[in-house]
Amino acid sequence: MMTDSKASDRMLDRRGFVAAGAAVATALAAAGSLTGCAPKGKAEGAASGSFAPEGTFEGGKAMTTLNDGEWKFMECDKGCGGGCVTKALVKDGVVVRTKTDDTHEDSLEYPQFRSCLRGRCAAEFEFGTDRISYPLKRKNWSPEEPHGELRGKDEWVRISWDEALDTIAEQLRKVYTTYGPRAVYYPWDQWGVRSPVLDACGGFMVTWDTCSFGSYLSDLSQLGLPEVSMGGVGTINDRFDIIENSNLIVLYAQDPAWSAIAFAAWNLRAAKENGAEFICVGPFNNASANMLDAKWIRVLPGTDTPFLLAVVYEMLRLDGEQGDIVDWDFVHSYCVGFDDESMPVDAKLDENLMGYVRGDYDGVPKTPEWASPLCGTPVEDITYFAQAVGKQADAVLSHGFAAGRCTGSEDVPQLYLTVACLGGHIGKPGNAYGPYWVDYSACGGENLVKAGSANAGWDVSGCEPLCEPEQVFLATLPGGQIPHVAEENIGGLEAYAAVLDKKYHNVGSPWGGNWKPLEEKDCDIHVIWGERSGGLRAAPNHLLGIEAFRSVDFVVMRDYVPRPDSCYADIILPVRGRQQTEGLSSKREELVYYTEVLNPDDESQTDRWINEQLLERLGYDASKVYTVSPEQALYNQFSGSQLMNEKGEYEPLLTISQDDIDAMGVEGEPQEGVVTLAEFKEKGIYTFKRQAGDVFTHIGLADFIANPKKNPLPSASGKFELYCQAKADTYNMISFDGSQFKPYPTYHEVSPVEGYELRCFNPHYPRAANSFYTNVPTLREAWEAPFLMNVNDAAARGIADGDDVLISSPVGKVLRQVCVTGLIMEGAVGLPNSLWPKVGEDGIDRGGCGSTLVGGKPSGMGMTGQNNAWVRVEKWTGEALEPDSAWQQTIEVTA
Ligand SMILES: Nc1nc2c(c(=O)[nH]1)N[C@H]1C(S)=C(S)[C@@H](COP(=O)(O)OP(=O)(O)OC[C@H]3O[C@@H](n4cnc5c(=O)[nH]c(N)nc54)[C@H](O)[C@@H]3O)O[C@H]1N2
Ligand SMILES: Nc1nc2c(c(=O)[nH]1)N[C@H]1C(S)=C(S)[C@@H](COP(=O)(O)OP(=O)(O)OC[C@H]3O[C@@H](n4cnc5c(=O)[nH]c(N)nc54)[C@H](O)[C@@H]3O)O[C@H]1N2
Ligand SMILES: [Mo]
Repeated sequence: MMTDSKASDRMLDRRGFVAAGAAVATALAAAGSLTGCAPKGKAEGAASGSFAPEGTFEGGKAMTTLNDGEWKFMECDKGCGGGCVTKALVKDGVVVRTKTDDTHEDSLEYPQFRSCLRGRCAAEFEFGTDRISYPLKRKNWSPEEPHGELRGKDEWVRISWDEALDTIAEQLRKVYTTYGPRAVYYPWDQWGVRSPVLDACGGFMVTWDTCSFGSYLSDLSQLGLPEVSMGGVGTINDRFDIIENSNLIVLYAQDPAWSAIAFAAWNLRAAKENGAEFICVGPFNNASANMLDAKWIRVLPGTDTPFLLAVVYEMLRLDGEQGDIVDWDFVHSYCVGFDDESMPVDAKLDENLMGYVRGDYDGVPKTPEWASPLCGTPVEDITYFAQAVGKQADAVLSHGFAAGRCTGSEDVPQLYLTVACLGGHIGKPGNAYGPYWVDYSACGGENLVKAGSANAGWDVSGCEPLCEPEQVFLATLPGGQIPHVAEENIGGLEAYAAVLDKKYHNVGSPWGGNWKPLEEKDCDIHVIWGERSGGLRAAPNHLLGIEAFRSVDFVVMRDYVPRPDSCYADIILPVRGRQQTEGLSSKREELVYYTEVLNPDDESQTDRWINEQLLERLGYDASKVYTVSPEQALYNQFSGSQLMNEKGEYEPLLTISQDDIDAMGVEGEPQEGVVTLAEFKEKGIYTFKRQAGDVFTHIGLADFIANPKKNPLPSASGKFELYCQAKADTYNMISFDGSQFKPYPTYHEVSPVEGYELRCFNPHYPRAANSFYTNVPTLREAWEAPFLMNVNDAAARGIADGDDVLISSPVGKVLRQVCVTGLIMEGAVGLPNSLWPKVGEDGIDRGGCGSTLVGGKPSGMGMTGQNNAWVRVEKWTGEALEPDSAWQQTIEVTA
């Protein structure tokens, strides 16, 4: 998705964006000025001269030498899903200006893919004063006396690559031969990065977590939906269809104006200008809702199940009273299990959702009056919503995943799907159900242009393991096949308890749809391994995480800037960053090319080089593990890039000559495409030209709607399963606390924890994209990241706007400045996602990390409740909180 700086900016004419952020210039980190684990006073950056606006502007006027230097393409596909264009003017090893996509005039049909303020700070992020430039060792660590208690507090010394690599190889050899693969842990390998080094040695333990998708990571194909790794692109409609044909767009639990910014917002505004109405559902009357003048339906975090059950009840009531709300044809032709006449053949219970909402089984009708005290939604708003999404509307029921990132949200995906089915809002123009704006910027359907695969995996099948390997942990199966995730994993909520308690519950790898019955297992973790890991920020139970890191023998990390995890390491390896690689990334309508922007005079090395060095030191032949050269991998991306033609078939995008192939020094055949490699590299982007009503106007699941027999859905019945036996059987197989789920969605009480009366959610905030960008001085100044609280809740606690407040949950305490507002509903509070922790001796986190408050033991199917942590808030009377712009996470090297 596209991004720019802040909500109000999106109200500007898009042309206004080009000028914004143009004069960011970043100097390289001075050699020896390293970074790290101590929060350092006054962030160096904008004010300190690491940006060099001198040389960019003279006497307030832009210099005429704008092109004196070389424009380079920056990589910015970081966490937010944007993949926007950012270009850097590099002169004498310094980025003196940045700009964004200006390759052609901007229009809805042929848009510029513009980067946000974060993208404009990409050079500052990677090459700022906090850059890690040399291999580092924690001063008081030694194999004999690790002094784990000093992790995060100790001093750092610079060491040579040889010393660093020899030490790591020796530690790995020792731990694998003594304890085996259960002793080595990569606690937050959420994205399946994996490690060829650890796989060669015999495998290692990793984590699964409900993380981003929350309950939507369950096997949605059981309900009939495409699997979540597809992100649902197949279920949603193309942006032009929505703009042209929808009259209602529901933004359910999402805020694209903050989390997907420019391109998504622009498409939404076009729909608005074309007459669509908007409804925003959630605890926050957020930037998107305001931009689109949406009707705000307030729902407390983590209470969507009672809200939606009452919506179903109301749809039935209104349909009975006035008709034309429920599309019964849809319900009976395309769904199973809503009512008695549509039960699936595999149903074990003589019950269904219609009976449940009427109260047939428990005597409790799920009326708005029943739901309102549970979800905080006014009764009349539930009725309003039920009426609005009835069958008369051409409605898009889009959703983010925020409502799924809650404990007790297991049934939200099935229930929201039910509402879409009752209204018949699937598979026709102007109607769609699915995850929308955040990752796809309203672009449903397959990529119209896409990058080729690098085809550069690794194969450790020829490596003799150092111990008896445990196949369940191996990413690389014999024959070199790499499955998405290992068979055995530690759940996110147990990620750190497992290290300390030496046991965990294996439930397989639900992320990959591979569920196993809950089973208690032993582990004995001695080594923690991480590569650019966001774990200690992103994983729940942060304070327990620090204890876990301090308890093991050896922690090794690699990174180019300090992150919460690297601060607790014993050895940090400097890795080359993403602005130092050449490659491609694609979204549905754009293919972006990026290059090495700067090459600082430091000791950073590529991940691959580090892995090769370690493999060789462990006695393996690295050339047999990595079989494709980096040049060949890049060429494969170019030559495999494709474009969709009007028949829906892919064709080669790039024209590549024998000279191009020779210049790259790779193997390949010349090919014909629609643009030459040289032209593509010069522009840095290929943008697919669209037109309203063109043949690429995808309507999600239209094939199924046209012919459900011929094009069945992936569920057992081939239809949407509003009663889904497979869902119940799967959920009940792994229930952590014995709670049981029905095949149809039901209410599961999420009891408050005594003394903690507010529900805290974590809005994804413009300063950062997950773990990226949080530490950048310019962004720290631009986005203060206050804690959001309702006016009445604040008044009741004697709290005023701008006060420092102490936020406590059962697992941690955070100090933050408060923004008191009417935009947050009573009972809910918002702590921006992505802030990095800064835990003092008093155990209070002054960095404001959400994961300091989120945690506890797993319940249900192990949902991490990032959006419904129970907290209490009080006015802080101690020493005033230092603003984030006054400090930065750094690593001070003492020798
Ligand atoms: N409290 C709280 N916690 C949350 C959330 C919340 O709202 N509140 N949100 C959750 C959500 S939605 C998400 S998606 C997660 C995100 O979880 P994070 O772990 O924060 O994810 P990212 O920032 O995407 O990336 C993690 C790390 O991967 C590194 N990385 C990127 N590419 C590569 C690569 O090619 N190789 C290697 N080795 N490393 C690489 C990056 O440098 C980064 O440090 O956080 C979740 N955690
Ligand atoms: N700037 C920026 N952009 C990002 C990211 C980032 O860190 N920063 N992260 C990226 C990632 S990985 C993701 S997953 C997306 C997330 O981005 P979004 O999908 O937009 O999700 P959130 O920001 O978590 O929450 C959006 C809205 O959901 C509502 N909400 C919160 N909890 C609940 C709930 O329990 N029920 C209901 N009904 N509503 C709720 C709140 O009103 C909030 O405004 O953003 C991506 N884009
Ligand atoms: Mo996410």
